[in-house]
Amino acid sequence: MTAPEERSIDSAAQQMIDRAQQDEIGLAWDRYEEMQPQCGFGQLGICCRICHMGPCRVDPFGDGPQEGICGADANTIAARNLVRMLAAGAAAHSDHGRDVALTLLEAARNPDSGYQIRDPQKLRVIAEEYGVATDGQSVTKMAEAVAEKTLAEFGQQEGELQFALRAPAPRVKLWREQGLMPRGIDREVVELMHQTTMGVDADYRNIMRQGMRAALADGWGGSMIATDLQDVLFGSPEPIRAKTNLGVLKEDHVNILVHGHEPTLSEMIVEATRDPELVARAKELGAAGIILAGQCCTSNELLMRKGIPSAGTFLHQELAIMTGAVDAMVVDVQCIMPQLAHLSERFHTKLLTTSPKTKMPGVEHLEFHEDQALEIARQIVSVGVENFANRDGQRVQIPDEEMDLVAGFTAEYVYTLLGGRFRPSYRPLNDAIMAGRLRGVAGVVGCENPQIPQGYGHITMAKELIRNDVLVVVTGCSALADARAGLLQPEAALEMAGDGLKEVCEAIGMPPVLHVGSCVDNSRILIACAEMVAEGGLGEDISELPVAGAAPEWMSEKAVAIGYYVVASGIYTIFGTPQNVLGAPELHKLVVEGLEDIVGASFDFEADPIKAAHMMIRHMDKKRAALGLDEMMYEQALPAAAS
Ligand code: NFS
Ligand code: SF4
Repeated sequence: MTAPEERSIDSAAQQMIDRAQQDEIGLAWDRYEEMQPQCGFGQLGICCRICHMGPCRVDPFGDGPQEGICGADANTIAARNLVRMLAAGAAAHSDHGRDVALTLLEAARNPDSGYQIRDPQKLRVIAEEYGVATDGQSVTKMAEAVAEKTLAEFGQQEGELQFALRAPAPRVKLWREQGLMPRGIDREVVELMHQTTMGVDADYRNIMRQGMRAALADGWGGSMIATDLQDVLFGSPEPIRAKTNLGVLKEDHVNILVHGHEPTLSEMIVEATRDPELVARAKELGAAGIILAGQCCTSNELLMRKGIPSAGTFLHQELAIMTGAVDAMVVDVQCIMPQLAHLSERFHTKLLTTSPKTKMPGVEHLEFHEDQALEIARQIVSVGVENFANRDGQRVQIPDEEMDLVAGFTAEYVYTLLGGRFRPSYRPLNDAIMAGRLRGVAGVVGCENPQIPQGYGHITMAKELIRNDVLVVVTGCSALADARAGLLQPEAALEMAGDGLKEVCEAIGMPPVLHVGSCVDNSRILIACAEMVAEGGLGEDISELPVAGAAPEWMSEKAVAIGYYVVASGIYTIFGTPQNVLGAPELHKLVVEGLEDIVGASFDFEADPIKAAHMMIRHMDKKRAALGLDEMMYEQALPAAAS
């Protein structure tokens, strides 16, 4: 069994891992160890279960079968497997986007829904993009029309997705020429499933092409719709102070955790925890009040809009229950470990599922419906409050650790931050890059994975990048990992930044690591890149910008979808652990090299976060040189930090 310090670099997490080891409770890390050795065929991507003649596998050493029973070779098999991951990831983000659009429709049509339009200005901008009449229109009429227009794009059969036209013109042209322009969101995912079923496409390049089209339908479609309509409904985030880590749970309070991805329910739970009757009941039971905290991307949503504290990331979900202080854990969709059902039984924690898409045997299901949102939220909070009475004080052990952070920098906010309210513009950012004070911008995003000590990849990489004058934007679990390490505290982080970056950040009043949201909010990074191109001086397309992306600790299918829409948008991206392509030499070569010729960017795989950071820096320097900027030569970079 590996020591807690090898499992997470966060000391609060280590305390809970230690507790689990003493109590002989298995966590994800233990199950990972029990799983060793993991199946090599699966890891290399060359196991096929697509039809019932199989399962088939290709022998990576060359002396066994080199093709499946149907004759599919390693490249075909691995490409199909990979893009089917991508399809599921794109479906998850996009179905989330659909639910937000349906909520907007509910808000527009049902005055009693409890939902409001919190950002009518953003609604108007989107309405204009979609050609919806805005003059003299009421907010609810506009909202209804925008909801209908966006919903129609899921089932759209022909044409192009409106938001994809937000990309720079040369990028749109390239997508059209390469057959990558997404038509309808559902259509691209369905077509990808069709194309990869038994006996259809045997050309790995063509499979990857449709994979990228489906990914773009996610990034510039489903995810972007989720982000933008959430801003319309719940308000566009602005920088806000909050706290994170397990110490946000309080021994003397009712603790309710919301875990998952969609803010439609959790926003209502925020309201319900403030309900005077429920607060009074909590006090009657001896609690000082009700604490609501988030986990995973639901946490990012609530953090950046409401300052609701975050109890952590993906690998913190079991650890939170290990505190013995969680009275209710409410989950919606995505990244929810089925093991929670068993773990919660060993404590008093009441686990509640709420989505018709996410149920667990033996777990109470309190189904959420948009039209009775607030009432259901109250019932959920009430379950947590009543369960406080069942808490065993002897078993409560909350690590005394909290960290301050600032979250909530959207593409629009950075716009006003840079230029001021009266002359919003990306000019200062572009100027800083052109002058070399800022070397470039990196997006560090994605999950956690027990294959890597929790937080090590994200935090080490972010520190190395800012030390080398790279502005870092973060989302998802990466953002929350950095937050735990204090990297989202503007003052502390500035101390770690290189002189150029420090100067720029101080002049603008912005931290060197910007929390830009949840995983669907990676769409905000696409928009920021499009804005940088539009501002001028850094080339005509996203692929010319000195920017790079990374997912150092990825695990989810959603990360594959994100990776491919980012690369297909022209941004070089590094994955910490390899995609499952190593058993398919030609596909592997396409992924790490050949995509460059098609979309102007490709992937790399690198497990060492410091090496990976320097690969990103080298890439930025190459782009700077191509732009004719007074390039900072890679040789002048600081030597890699001892880690
Ligand atoms: Ni993103 Fe968010 Fe975290 Fe990974 Fe899961 S919570 S949507 S998938 S694990 S970053
Ligand atoms: Fe085997 Fe081909 Fe069927 Fe895959 S599709 S399981 S390789 S026969």
